[in-house]
Amino acid sequence: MAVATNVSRFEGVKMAPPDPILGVSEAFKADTDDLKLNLGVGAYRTEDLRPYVLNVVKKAENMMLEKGENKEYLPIEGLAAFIKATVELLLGADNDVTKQGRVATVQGLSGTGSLRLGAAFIQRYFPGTQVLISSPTWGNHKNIFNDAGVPWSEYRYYDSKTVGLDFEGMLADIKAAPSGSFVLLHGCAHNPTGIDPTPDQWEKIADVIQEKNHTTFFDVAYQGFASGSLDEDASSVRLFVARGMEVFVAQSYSKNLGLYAERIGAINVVCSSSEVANRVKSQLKRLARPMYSNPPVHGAQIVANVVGNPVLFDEWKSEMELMSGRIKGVRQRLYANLSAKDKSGKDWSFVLRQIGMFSFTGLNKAQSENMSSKWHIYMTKDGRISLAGLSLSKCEYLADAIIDSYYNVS
Ligand code: KET
Repeated sequence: MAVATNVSRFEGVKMAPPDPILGVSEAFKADTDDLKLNLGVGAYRTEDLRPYVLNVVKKAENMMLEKGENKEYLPIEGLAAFIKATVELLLGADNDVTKQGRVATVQGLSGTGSLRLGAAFIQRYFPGTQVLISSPTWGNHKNIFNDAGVPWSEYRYYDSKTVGLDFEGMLADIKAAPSGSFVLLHGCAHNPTGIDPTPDQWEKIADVIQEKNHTTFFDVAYQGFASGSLDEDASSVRLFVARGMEVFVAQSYSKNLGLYAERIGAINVVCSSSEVANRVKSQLKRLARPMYSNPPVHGAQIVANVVGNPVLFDEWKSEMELMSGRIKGVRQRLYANLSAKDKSGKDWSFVLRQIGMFSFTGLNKAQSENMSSKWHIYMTKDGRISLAGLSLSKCEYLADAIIDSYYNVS
């Protein structure tokens, strides 16, 4: 029997909700008011709120053009020069684990794709084993593990009373989890809270993870954006690795090299021997092949050229400092404006203590909605604002909007 053409096969497909982060950019685009401000997505803007292509990226691209790079398929694991560069950036140039061949690295589709590949590996080799995720966390973590079929639960992280780390709660929850769980940690510049453990607290977190035979999965999406120093921001990962722990690390070059759309990153698995690392790598490749076959080349060549060239590498560090410095500047200004305008004596200094691209304002859903409906300021509904999308000249307007939303919306 012929099927009627006016009946869709997809009648049962429901409308998906907008993405909590990328959906904010769509709402921003649809707003026609001149005052509008997009503090939703974590993407760096210049002081005049334009996207920024790093000078080192332009230089690397010129070098690539001059060399006449081809567009052949990459191997499944990605570009060799990129893999060498990315591990060096993460673990340091002269680290023992790389020399011993103990790191399985596969180029990924930026941080998200690398997390997804790691999650697929966990699902395949440790089915049913849960991953512990911080509460709160980046909006996409739960989706990634859900879609990979990896169960997750949450550990306490943020204490709204102190606007700081709930360190005792965090340790207690990691301790209480079944032995051999996976623990997702933000390597630096925790998203969305902007609150990182201190070096001493990192040691204690490592102690508990070792005691419980858990395995750490680091998400490193902001290397260089927390402190301005690439090395300092990798210190959590390096500390765990120096203790001889096996770890997963997903890396992203979206933020620190501004390569958002190039989708360049990596999944690294630090293993106890080179023999294990070889096997792990072979399985990561086996997972990648039917998903997307092999990764894109352009971003990989940029990273390889920047990290592999001492002159460009130094220049990149200066540009990183410039970007993170600009964010620190708007932090200061926003704090000053909030403190000057708020006559209630509320302490806004948490804005200064938070690090990285974001500030977690403490605004609730209704208050965050007021920010966009009344003030045309777009932000995620968890109260996060991206300071990377803020300029000095807009700080005062933002402070007015925050104070209005905080005091006049319940
Ligand atoms: N980890 C974290 C913690 C993170 O904040 C992001 C992106 C990613 C990974 C992945 O980024 P990628 O471009 O796949 O390397 N966060 C910003 C953008 C987004 O949500 O996709 C954000 O939080 O605004």
